[in-house]
Amino acid sequence: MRIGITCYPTYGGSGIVATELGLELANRGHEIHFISYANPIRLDPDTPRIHYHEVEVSNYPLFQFPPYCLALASRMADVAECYALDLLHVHYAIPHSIAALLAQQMVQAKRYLPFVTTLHGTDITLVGADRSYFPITKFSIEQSDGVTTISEYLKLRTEEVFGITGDIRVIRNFVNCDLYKPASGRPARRTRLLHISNFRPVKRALDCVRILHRVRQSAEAELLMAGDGPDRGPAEALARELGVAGHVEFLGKQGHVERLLPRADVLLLPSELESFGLAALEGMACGLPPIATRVGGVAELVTDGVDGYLEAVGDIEAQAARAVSLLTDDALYERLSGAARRTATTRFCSSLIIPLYEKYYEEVCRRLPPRELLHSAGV
Ligand code: GMT
Repeated sequence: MRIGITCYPTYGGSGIVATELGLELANRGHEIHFISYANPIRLDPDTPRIHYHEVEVSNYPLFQFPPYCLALASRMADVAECYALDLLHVHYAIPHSIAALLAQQMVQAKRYLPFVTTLHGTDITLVGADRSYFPITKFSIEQSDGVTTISEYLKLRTEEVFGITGDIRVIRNFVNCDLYKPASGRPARRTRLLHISNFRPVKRALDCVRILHRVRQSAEAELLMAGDGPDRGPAEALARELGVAGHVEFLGKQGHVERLLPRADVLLLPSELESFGLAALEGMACGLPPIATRVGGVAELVTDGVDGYLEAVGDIEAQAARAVSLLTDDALYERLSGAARRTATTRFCSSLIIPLYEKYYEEVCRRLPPRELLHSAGV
Protein backbone atom coordinates (compact mmCIF):
# COMPACT_ATOMS: atom_id res chain seq x y z
CA MET A 1 0.00 0.00 0.00
CA ARG A 2 0.98 3.65 -0.31
CA ILE A 3 0.40 5.21 3.09
CA GLY A 4 0.76 8.80 4.34
CA ILE A 5 1.69 9.02 8.04
CA THR A 6 1.39 12.18 10.11
CA CYS A 7 2.59 12.54 13.69
CA TYR A 8 4.34 14.92 16.04
CA PRO A 9 7.97 14.47 15.02
CA THR A 10 9.39 15.35 18.44
CA TYR A 11 10.09 13.19 21.49
CA GLY A 12 6.87 11.62 22.71
CA GLY A 13 5.21 8.25 22.55
CA SER A 14 2.79 8.95 19.72
CA GLY A 15 5.53 10.17 17.37
CA ILE A 16 7.72 7.21 18.25
CA VAL A 17 4.95 4.69 17.59
CA ALA A 18 4.10 6.38 14.28
CA THR A 19 7.74 6.41 13.18
CA GLU A 20 8.43 2.81 14.18
CA LEU A 21 5.19 1.77 12.46
CA GLY A 22 6.26 3.50 9.23
CA LEU A 23 9.69 1.86 9.35
CA GLU A 24 8.20 -1.60 10.00
CA LEU A 25 5.64 -1.16 7.20
CA ALA A 26 8.37 -0.03 4.79
CA ASN A 27 10.39 -3.14 5.68
CA ARG A 28 7.34 -5.19 4.79
CA GLY A 29 7.19 -3.63 1.31
CA HIS A 30 4.76 -0.72 1.75
CA GLU A 31 5.56 2.76 0.47
CA ILE A 32 5.48 5.21 3.36
CA HIS A 33 5.21 9.00 3.15
CA PHE A 34 5.77 10.92 6.39
CA ILE A 35 4.07 14.33 6.29
CA SER A 36 5.06 16.59 9.18
CA TYR A 37 6.83 19.85 10.08
CA ALA A 38 10.14 18.11 10.86
CA ASN A 39 11.84 14.80 10.28
CA PRO A 40 10.57 12.42 13.01
CA ILE A 41 13.41 11.80 15.47
CA ARG A 42 13.73 8.06 15.02
CA LEU A 43 13.39 8.24 11.22
CA ASP A 44 16.26 7.42 8.94
CA PRO A 45 15.08 8.91 5.63
CA ASP A 46 17.61 6.75 3.74
CA THR A 47 15.51 3.66 4.54
CA PRO A 48 14.11 2.15 1.32
CA ARG A 49 10.46 3.04 0.61
CA ILE A 50 10.48 5.84 3.23
CA HIS A 51 9.76 9.38 2.05
CA TYR A 52 9.54 12.55 4.06
CA HIS A 53 7.50 15.62 3.05
CA GLU A 54 8.00 18.74 5.12
CA VAL A 55 5.08 20.98 5.95
CA GLU A 56 6.14 24.60 5.69
CA VAL A 57 4.11 27.04 7.71
CA SER A 58 4.75 30.53 6.48
CA ASN A 59 4.15 33.24 8.98
CA TYR A 60 2.52 36.56 8.19
CA PRO A 61 2.45 39.50 10.59
CA LEU A 62 -1.34 39.25 10.71
CA PHE A 63 -1.24 35.73 12.09
CA GLN A 64 -0.80 35.63 15.82
CA PHE A 65 -0.91 31.82 15.47
CA PRO A 66 0.47 30.40 12.21
CA PRO A 67 -2.23 28.02 10.87
CA TYR A 68 -0.27 24.74 10.89
CA CYS A 69 -3.40 22.63 10.47
CA LEU A 70 -4.19 24.30 7.13
CA ALA A 71 -0.64 24.00 5.81
CA LEU A 72 -0.66 20.34 6.87
CA ALA A 73 -3.99 19.65 5.13
CA SER A 74 -2.70 21.25 1.91
CA ARG A 75 0.48 19.17 2.03
CA MET A 76 -1.46 15.98 2.77
CA ALA A 77 -3.74 16.57 -0.24
CA ASP A 78 -0.76 17.41 -2.43
CA VAL A 79 1.23 14.30 -1.41
CA ALA A 80 -1.88 12.09 -1.70
CA GLU A 81 -2.37 13.29 -5.28
CA CYS A 82 1.27 13.19 -6.41
CA TYR A 83 1.99 9.75 -4.93
CA ALA A 84 -1.47 8.19 -5.33
CA LEU A 85 -1.75 7.40 -1.62
CA ASP A 86 -4.23 4.70 -0.67
CA LEU A 87 -4.70 5.96 2.87
CA LEU A 88 -3.68 8.57 5.44
CA HIS A 89 -2.85 7.41 8.96
CA VAL A 90 -2.66 10.18 11.55
CA HIS A 91 -1.34 9.81 15.09
CA TYR A 92 -2.71 12.02 17.89
CA ALA A 93 -6.10 13.48 17.08
CA ILE A 94 -5.34 17.17 17.45
CA PRO A 95 -4.97 18.69 14.86
CA HIS A 96 -3.92 15.81 12.61
CA SER A 97 -7.33 14.23 12.29
CA ILE A 98 -8.99 17.46 11.19
CA ALA A 99 -6.17 18.12 8.70
CA ALA A 100 -6.76 14.64 7.24
CA LEU A 101 -10.48 15.33 6.95
CA LEU A 102 -9.77 18.56 5.06
CA ALA A 103 -7.29 16.78 2.78
CA GLN A 104 -9.89 14.10 2.10
CA GLN A 105 -12.37 16.76 1.04
CA MET A 106 -9.79 18.54 -1.10
CA VAL A 107 -9.17 15.45 -3.24
CA GLN A 108 -12.67 14.00 -3.22
CA ALA A 109 -13.61 15.38 -6.65
CA LYS A 110 -11.21 12.75 -8.00
CA ARG A 111 -11.46 9.93 -5.49
CA TYR A 112 -12.18 8.97 -1.91
CA LEU A 113 -9.09 9.14 0.31
CA PRO A 114 -9.73 7.28 3.58
CA PHE A 115 -7.98 8.20 6.82
CA VAL A 116 -7.32 6.31 10.04
CA THR A 117 -6.83 8.14 13.35
CA THR A 118 -4.82 6.53 16.14
CA LEU A 119 -5.51 7.95 19.58
CA HIS A 120 -2.57 7.82 21.99
CA GLY A 121 -3.63 9.25 25.32
CA THR A 122 -3.39 12.90 26.18
CA ASP A 123 -5.20 13.74 22.93
CA ILE A 124 -8.23 12.21 24.70
CA THR A 125 -7.56 12.42 28.42
CA LEU A 126 -6.13 15.96 28.64
CA VAL A 127 -6.06 18.10 25.50
CA GLY A 128 -9.12 16.65 23.75
CA ALA A 129 -11.24 16.89 26.88
CA ASP A 130 -10.38 20.61 27.22
CA ARG A 131 -13.48 22.69 26.49
CA SER A 132 -11.94 24.52 23.55
CA TYR A 133 -10.94 21.33 21.73
CA PHE A 134 -13.71 18.96 22.78
CA PRO A 135 -16.23 19.50 19.93
CA ILE A 136 -13.64 19.35 17.16
CA THR A 137 -11.90 16.31 18.64
CA LYS A 138 -15.22 14.47 18.86
CA PHE A 139 -16.08 15.51 15.30
CA SER A 140 -12.74 14.41 13.89
CA ILE A 141 -12.98 11.00 15.58
CA GLU A 142 -16.52 10.52 14.24
CA GLN A 143 -15.46 11.53 10.73
CA SER A 144 -12.44 9.18 10.61
CA ASP A 145 -12.81 6.13 8.36
CA GLY A 146 -11.05 4.09 11.02
CA VAL A 147 -10.11 4.75 14.65
CA THR A 148 -7.61 2.81 16.73
CA THR A 149 -6.51 3.18 20.34
CA ILE A 150 -3.36 1.84 21.92
CA SER A 151 -5.16 0.15 24.81
CA GLU A 152 -8.56 -1.11 25.90
CA TYR A 153 -8.42 1.54 28.62
CA LEU A 154 -8.13 4.35 26.06
CA LYS A 155 -10.93 2.88 23.97
CA LEU A 156 -13.24 2.97 27.02
CA ARG A 157 -12.14 6.51 27.91
CA THR A 158 -12.79 7.66 24.32
CA GLU A 159 -16.28 6.16 24.42
CA GLU A 160 -16.96 7.65 27.87
CA VAL A 161 -15.51 11.12 27.32
CA PHE A 162 -16.76 11.69 23.77
CA GLY A 163 -19.78 9.42 23.64
CA ILE A 164 -18.36 7.68 20.56
CA THR A 165 -20.51 4.73 19.51
CA GLY A 166 -18.72 3.74 16.29
CA ASP A 167 -16.18 0.94 16.06
CA ILE A 168 -12.83 1.60 17.74
CA ARG A 169 -10.12 -0.98 17.20
CA VAL A 170 -7.55 -1.63 19.93
CA ILE A 171 -4.06 -2.11 18.49
CA ARG A 172 -1.53 -1.94 21.29
CA ASN A 173 1.95 -0.45 21.25
CA PHE A 174 4.69 -2.71 19.94
CA VAL A 175 8.46 -3.14 20.06
CA ASN A 176 10.99 -4.61 17.66
CA CYS A 177 12.37 -7.47 19.77
CA ASP A 178 15.39 -8.01 17.49
CA LEU A 179 16.52 -4.45 18.05
CA TYR A 180 15.43 -4.11 21.68
CA LYS A 181 17.05 -7.01 23.50
CA PRO A 182 18.92 -7.72 26.73
CA ALA A 183 22.66 -7.08 26.81
CA SER A 184 24.69 -10.24 26.55
CA GLY A 185 26.66 -10.76 29.77
CA ARG A 186 24.83 -8.35 32.08
CA PRO A 187 27.12 -7.37 35.02
CA ALA A 188 26.35 -9.32 38.21
CA ARG A 189 26.09 -6.10 40.25
CA ARG A 190 22.86 -4.24 39.62
CA THR A 191 22.73 -0.57 40.57
CA ARG A 192 21.13 1.31 37.69
CA LEU A 193 17.60 2.68 37.69
CA LEU A 194 16.47 4.32 34.46
CA HIS A 195 13.69 6.76 33.63
CA ILE A 196 12.86 7.79 30.06
CA SER A 197 10.24 10.42 29.29
CA ASN A 198 9.45 13.87 27.97
CA PHE A 199 9.57 15.20 31.56
CA ARG A 200 6.04 16.54 31.39
CA PRO A 201 4.28 16.82 34.78
CA VAL A 202 2.12 13.75 33.95
CA LYS A 203 5.33 11.64 34.04
CA ARG A 204 6.17 12.60 37.65
CA ALA A 205 9.90 12.60 36.90
CA LEU A 206 10.59 14.10 40.34
CA ASP A 207 9.28 10.89 41.92
CA CYS A 208 12.25 9.07 40.34
CA VAL A 209 14.65 11.29 42.27
CA ARG A 210 12.69 10.71 45.49
CA ILE A 211 12.74 6.94 44.83
CA LEU A 212 16.51 6.99 44.30
CA HIS A 213 16.99 8.96 47.52
CA ARG A 214 14.94 6.35 49.43
CA VAL A 215 16.63 3.35 47.73
CA ARG A 216 20.09 4.66 48.59
CA GLN A 217 19.23 4.41 52.29
CA SER A 218 19.44 0.61 51.95
CA ALA A 219 21.16 -0.26 48.65
CA GLU A 220 23.75 1.12 46.31
CA ALA A 221 21.99 2.74 43.35
CA GLU A 222 22.26 5.39 40.69
CA LEU A 223 19.66 6.94 38.45
CA LEU A 224 19.82 7.65 34.72
CA MET A 225 17.30 10.24 33.53
CA ALA A 226 16.86 10.22 29.75
CA GLY A 227 14.84 12.85 27.92
CA ASP A 228 14.05 16.48 28.41
CA GLY A 229 11.08 18.68 29.17
CA PRO A 230 9.54 21.06 31.71
CA ASP A 231 10.31 18.97 34.82
CA ARG A 232 13.98 18.38 34.07
CA GLY A 233 15.15 21.57 35.87
CA PRO A 234 12.99 20.90 38.96
CA ALA A 235 14.24 17.27 39.03
CA GLU A 236 17.87 18.47 38.92
CA ALA A 237 17.14 20.93 41.74
CA LEU A 238 15.48 18.21 43.82
CA ALA A 239 18.46 15.88 43.35
CA ARG A 240 20.73 18.64 44.76
CA GLU A 241 18.32 19.35 47.61
CA LEU A 242 18.14 15.66 48.62
CA GLY A 243 21.93 15.31 48.36
CA VAL A 244 21.84 12.68 45.60
CA ALA A 245 22.95 14.86 42.66
CA GLY A 246 26.21 12.90 42.41
CA HIS A 247 24.22 9.73 41.78
CA VAL A 248 21.82 11.05 39.14
CA GLU A 249 22.87 11.53 35.55
CA PHE A 250 20.64 13.65 33.30
CA LEU A 251 21.33 12.38 29.79
CA GLY A 252 19.05 14.65 27.76
CA LYS A 253 17.27 13.44 24.64
CA GLN A 254 18.48 10.08 23.40
CA GLY A 255 18.37 9.05 19.76
CA HIS A 256 19.10 5.37 20.35
CA VAL A 257 17.12 4.19 23.33
CA GLU A 258 17.77 0.57 22.33
CA ARG A 259 21.47 1.13 23.15
CA LEU A 260 20.78 2.85 26.46
CA LEU A 261 18.22 0.41 27.90
CA PRO A 262 20.47 -2.67 28.08
CA ARG A 263 22.95 -0.62 30.18
CA ALA A 264 20.35 -0.26 32.96
CA ASP A 265 18.73 -2.73 35.37
CA VAL A 266 15.29 -1.44 36.35
CA LEU A 267 12.91 0.96 34.59
CA LEU A 268 10.95 3.55 36.58
CA LEU A 269 7.59 4.75 35.21
CA PRO A 270 5.89 6.60 38.08
CA SER A 271 3.37 8.42 35.82
CA GLU A 272 0.18 10.08 36.97
CA LEU A 273 -1.51 8.61 33.91
CA GLU A 274 -0.33 6.38 31.09
CA SER A 275 -2.59 5.02 28.37
CA PHE A 276 -0.15 2.22 27.69
CA GLY A 277 3.45 2.93 28.72
CA LEU A 278 5.66 2.44 25.67
CA ALA A 279 8.84 3.18 27.67
CA ALA A 280 8.03 0.24 29.97
CA LEU A 281 7.51 -2.06 26.98
CA GLU A 282 10.82 -1.06 25.39
CA GLY A 283 12.52 -1.68 28.75
CA MET A 284 10.84 -5.08 29.15
CA ALA A 285 12.04 -6.16 25.70
CA CYS A 286 15.57 -5.45 26.99
CA GLY A 287 14.90 -7.51 30.14
CA LEU A 288 14.34 -4.56 32.50
CA PRO A 289 11.50 -5.21 34.95
CA PRO A 290 9.46 -1.98 35.20
CA ILE A 291 8.29 -0.41 38.44
CA ALA A 292 5.24 1.46 37.22
CA THR A 293 2.05 2.97 38.57
CA ARG A 294 -1.34 1.25 38.47
CA VAL A 295 -2.92 3.75 36.10
CA GLY A 296 -4.65 3.82 32.71
CA GLY A 297 -3.66 0.97 30.43
CA VAL A 298 -0.41 -0.01 32.15
CA ALA A 299 -1.98 -3.15 33.63
CA GLU A 300 -2.63 -4.34 30.05
CA LEU A 301 1.16 -4.54 29.73
CA VAL A 302 2.60 -5.21 33.18
CA THR A 303 1.39 -8.10 35.35
CA ASP A 304 2.13 -7.09 38.93
CA GLY A 305 4.70 -9.37 40.56
CA VAL A 306 5.19 -11.41 37.38
CA ASP A 307 7.04 -9.24 34.86
CA GLY A 308 7.25 -5.98 36.80
CA TYR A 309 5.52 -4.13 39.61
CA LEU A 310 2.52 -1.80 39.81
CA GLU A 311 2.21 0.60 42.72
CA ALA A 312 0.00 3.55 43.60
CA VAL A 313 0.80 6.97 42.11
CA GLY A 314 3.09 8.91 44.44
CA ASP A 315 3.79 5.96 46.76
CA ILE A 316 7.54 6.50 46.94
CA GLU A 317 8.02 4.01 49.80
CA ALA A 318 6.40 1.14 47.88
CA GLN A 319 8.20 1.91 44.61
CA ALA A 320 11.56 2.26 46.39
CA ALA A 321 11.01 -1.03 48.25
CA ARG A 322 10.40 -2.81 44.92
CA ALA A 323 13.56 -1.26 43.49
CA VAL A 324 15.61 -2.39 46.51
CA SER A 325 14.41 -5.98 46.17
CA LEU A 326 15.12 -6.07 42.44
CA LEU A 327 18.61 -4.64 42.92
CA THR A 328 19.53 -6.96 45.78
CA ASP A 329 17.73 -10.29 45.17
CA ASP A 330 19.36 -12.16 42.27
CA ALA A 331 16.75 -14.91 41.92
CA LEU A 332 13.86 -12.45 41.99
CA TYR A 333 15.55 -10.24 39.42
CA GLU A 334 16.26 -13.11 37.02
CA ARG A 335 12.66 -14.31 37.28
CA LEU A 336 11.08 -10.91 36.58
CA SER A 337 13.63 -9.94 33.96
CA GLY A 338 13.04 -13.17 32.00
CA ALA A 339 9.27 -12.76 32.29
CA ALA A 340 9.47 -9.13 31.14
CA ARG A 341 11.34 -10.13 27.99
CA ARG A 342 8.85 -12.98 27.40
CA THR A 343 5.88 -10.60 27.68
CA ALA A 344 7.46 -8.32 25.08
CA THR A 345 8.28 -11.12 22.65
CA THR A 346 5.07 -13.15 22.97
CA ARG A 347 2.49 -10.35 23.15
CA PHE A 348 3.86 -7.05 21.88
CA CYS A 349 6.53 -7.83 19.32
CA SER A 350 6.24 -5.80 16.10
CA SER A 351 6.02 -9.04 14.12
CA LEU A 352 2.68 -9.69 15.90
CA ILE A 353 1.25 -6.16 15.97
CA ILE A 354 2.14 -4.72 12.54
CA PRO A 355 -0.02 -7.30 10.69
CA LEU A 356 -2.97 -6.03 12.77
CA TYR A 357 -2.48 -2.56 11.29
CA GLU A 358 -2.16 -4.02 7.79
CA LYS A 359 -5.40 -5.98 8.20
CA TYR A 360 -7.13 -2.90 9.57
CA TYR A 361 -6.02 -0.75 6.61
CA GLU A 362 -7.39 -3.37 4.21
CA GLU A 363 -10.65 -3.49 6.13
CA VAL A 364 -11.02 0.31 6.09
CA CYS A 365 -10.32 0.47 2.35
CA ARG A 366 -12.74 -2.40 1.66
CA ARG A 367 -15.63 -0.72 3.39
CA LEU A 368 -15.27 2.57 1.48
CA PRO A 369 -18.49 4.04 0.18
CA PRO A 370 -19.22 2.46 -3.26
CA ARG A 371 -18.21 4.66 -6.22
CA GLU A 372 -21.81 5.11 -7.45
CA LEU A 373 -22.91 6.37 -4.05
CA LEU A 374 -20.08 8.88 -3.99
CA HIS A 375 -21.03 10.10 -7.48
CA SER A 376 -24.70 10.50 -6.65
CA ALA A 377 -23.67 12.46 -3.54
CA GLY A 378 -21.68 14.76 -5.81
CA VAL A 379 -18.32 13.31 -4.69
O1 GMT B 1 3.18 10.82 27.30
C1 GMT B 1 3.93 10.72 26.33
O2 GMT B 1 5.06 10.23 26.37
C2 GMT B 1 3.48 11.26 25.07
C3 GMT B 1 2.20 10.65 24.66
C4 GMT B 1 1.91 11.04 23.27
O3 GMT B 1 0.74 11.01 22.99
O4 GMT B 1 2.79 11.39 22.49
O5 GMT B 1 2.27 9.23 24.90
C5 GMT B 1 1.10 8.47 24.83
O6 GMT B 1 1.32 7.60 23.74
C6 GMT B 1 2.24 6.55 23.95
C7 GMT B 1 2.39 5.77 22.64
O7 GMT B 1 1.19 5.29 22.16
C8 GMT B 1 1.76 5.67 25.11
O8 GMT B 1 2.62 4.56 25.30
C9 GMT B 1 1.72 6.55 26.36
O9 GMT B 1 1.20 5.77 27.42
C10 GMT B 1 0.81 7.74 26.14
N1 GMT B 1 0.96 8.68 27.27
C11 GMT B 1 -0.04 8.96 28.10
O10 GMT B 1 -1.15 8.45 28.03
C12 GMT B 1 0.27 9.96 29.17
